[in-house]
Amino acid sequence: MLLKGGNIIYEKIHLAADGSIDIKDVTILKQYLAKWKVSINAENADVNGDGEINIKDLTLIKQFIAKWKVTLG
Ligand SMILES: [Ca+2]
Repeated sequence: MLLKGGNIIYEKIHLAADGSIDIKDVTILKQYLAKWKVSINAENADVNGDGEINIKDLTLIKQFIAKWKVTLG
């Protein structure tokens, strides 16, 4: 499932809107969760689709970047 639809999933987990999924996405989500005034795509940030943006989503994104076989969205 992870790579199915490629760009769709890519878009879904992309938070920083600069064309890549990387540590910046983790950083901005960390900042968001710490209630910093950062701009994220809240819909995309809910990568596990449970309706909340929290540490679970952050963990999934970290695992994705680490190339774990995680299921997003
Ligand atoms: Ca979530």
